[in-house]
Amino acid sequence: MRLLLCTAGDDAAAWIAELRRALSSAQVDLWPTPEAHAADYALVWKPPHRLWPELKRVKAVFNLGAGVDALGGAVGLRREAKIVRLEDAGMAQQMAEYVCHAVLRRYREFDVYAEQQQAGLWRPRPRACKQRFGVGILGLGVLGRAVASALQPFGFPLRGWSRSARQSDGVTTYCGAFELDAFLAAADLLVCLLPLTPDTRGLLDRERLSRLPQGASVVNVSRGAIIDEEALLCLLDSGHLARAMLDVFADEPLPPGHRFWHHPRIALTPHVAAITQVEESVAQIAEKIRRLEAGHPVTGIVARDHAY
Ligand code: NDP
Ligand code: OXD
Repeated sequence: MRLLLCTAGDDAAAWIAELRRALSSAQVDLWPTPEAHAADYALVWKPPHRLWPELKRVKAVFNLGAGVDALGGAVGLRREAKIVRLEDAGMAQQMAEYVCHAVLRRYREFDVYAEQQQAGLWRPRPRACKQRFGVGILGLGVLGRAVASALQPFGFPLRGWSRSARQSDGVTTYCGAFELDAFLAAADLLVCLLPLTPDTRGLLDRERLSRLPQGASVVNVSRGAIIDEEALLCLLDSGHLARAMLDVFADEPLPPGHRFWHHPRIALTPHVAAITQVEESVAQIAEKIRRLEAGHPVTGIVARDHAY
């Protein structure tokens, strides 16, 4: 069996070592190589689009991340090839940690206390009412559901929005465009865990962000281009939104001089909410390759018409 690795990162050696350990009989090639046409399976992260037509006999392409937006629809990839994304693979717990931090930070007003510390102020604030701190999770997929479960013990009213109707214990669920406004109106803290697709690009525009309650906060941990960043800044400046915690940006790395860097009510991190874990990812991919070779179905297949 021949595997092809094409990664934009500087971590090719780690992936190759782990692949050789997990699938010892496989030959692993690193792209670019004239051997790309012979690959049975490709493992890719942010590949250049000229890769696709080279994969003449590939059976499946494994995306080395949960989000497949960087595949650009894989135009030119043979129709028979499956596209498979990572499902959790060590990311769900990291995402839960990040979002729980963001929610508690906002609910317990730790940013306000940090400002008060800078000003030398000893000023206790009253306990905020939990029932009036609704947390809305956009996207109830693998990561959205993990986040909801991790938040449950804290007792915030939890709501989730997805494309198809979903049931999730302890979460009031909404689905489709028709229910989005009602969902937003109840989200005192909005967590974005949607994939970036043609349907979700720019979804959180000025009008939709304005539907959040006065004083709401936004946490974006999926993809920057889902939010209209200028509208987010305007609504923070006008005071309609209180704070934002952002891990992802339309343009990454976030350009020097971007207003987000020094905005007093934005906390940001450099796309680290959930970092791909080589060992767990390879274990998941190796198991899926074994299943595919044995003619069994696998989960995590990207529906090309939905782009996620
Ligand atoms: P999933 O595919 O498991 O879940 C996606 C969810 O979004 C599903 O509930 C889906 O609905 C919903 N959804 C998709 N399109 C729409 C739409 N048009 N309208 C309403 N709901 C929609 O993805 P994951 O949970 O695994 O990952 C989510 C995203 O997180 C990734 O795509 C990636 O962009 C991001 N990510 C960010 C990381 C970081 O470090 N910042 C790390 C890892 C991932 P339905 O349930 O009906 O299918
Ligand atoms: C992913 C990511 O999609 O790291 O996995 O953003």
